[in-house]
Amino acid sequence: MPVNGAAPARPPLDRERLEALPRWTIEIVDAVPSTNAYAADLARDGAPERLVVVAEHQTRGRGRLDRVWETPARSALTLSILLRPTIGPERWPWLPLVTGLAVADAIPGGDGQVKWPNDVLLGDRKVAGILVERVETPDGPAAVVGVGINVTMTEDELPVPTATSLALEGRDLSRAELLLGLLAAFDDRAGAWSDGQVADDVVREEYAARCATIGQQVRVDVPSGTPVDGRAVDIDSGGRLVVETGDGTTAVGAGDVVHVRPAG
Ligand code: BT5
Repeated sequence: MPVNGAAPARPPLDRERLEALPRWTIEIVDAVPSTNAYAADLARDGAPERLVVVAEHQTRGRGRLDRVWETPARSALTLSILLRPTIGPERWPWLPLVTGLAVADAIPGGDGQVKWPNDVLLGDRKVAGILVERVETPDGPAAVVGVGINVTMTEDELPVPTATSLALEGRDLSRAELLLGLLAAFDDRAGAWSDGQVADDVVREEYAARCATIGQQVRVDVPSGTPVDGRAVDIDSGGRLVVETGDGTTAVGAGDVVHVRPAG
């Protein structure tokens, strides 16, 4: 990390190296409000799958439920992968979970953990967020897989105290190296899963094993109303979080999880 408050070095992405990558089309943009929104527009205009949009500066990044994803210019990897999945609708909920595993794989150190449903943590702080959106296009449904990874953000730049960055956790690598590792991990994970070589249940087991949420006392804010309080115990066969409450067991398909404290 820089000393005396000096700004960290933030070179541009290594365009030549990234654009030479076989089997992916990488489009680097200087500034865009949201790579997901931009990739969705390209999808509606007929862009093929395996297009990756990467922004040097995402100026109005999106989280779930209209929340904002904030990253200063060149301090983060902000990207969207365009896919045109042929999987059935019942398998779509796995896509953010498969992506979370790929992001955890790509983080050096091997200690990245997933937090259900769309965060990646180092320790108990969020280093990456995932936003998968389904876009209807004239050529059928497309998936825009958005990933934001905090790379060189300093403590002062973190938008919330629960965030962290790779640099703050002592992981030094360029955004291009991180992106290459992420795309390789994504190909490994998502390729085998989407063509059926890896069953949902295998993803379920791998996700549960890597999931910081399991075993925690949680509060889940669900879109439809009353929060679910209890102990997170598993991921079910539909990718939902299974929570043991005082009234039995309930499976939650969407929501925001607060890890209250480790279950004793
Ligand atoms: C997410 O939403 O975590 C999904 C974030 C996805 C961002 C990527 S970047 C590329 C692509 N294009 C986009 O427009 N988006 C995707 P959610 O679970 O709703 O979390 C949002 C919350 O995380 C915010 O309300 C803040 O509390 C917090 N947050 C915002 N910026 C953050 C950051 N850089 N690091 C960690 N936490 C952050």
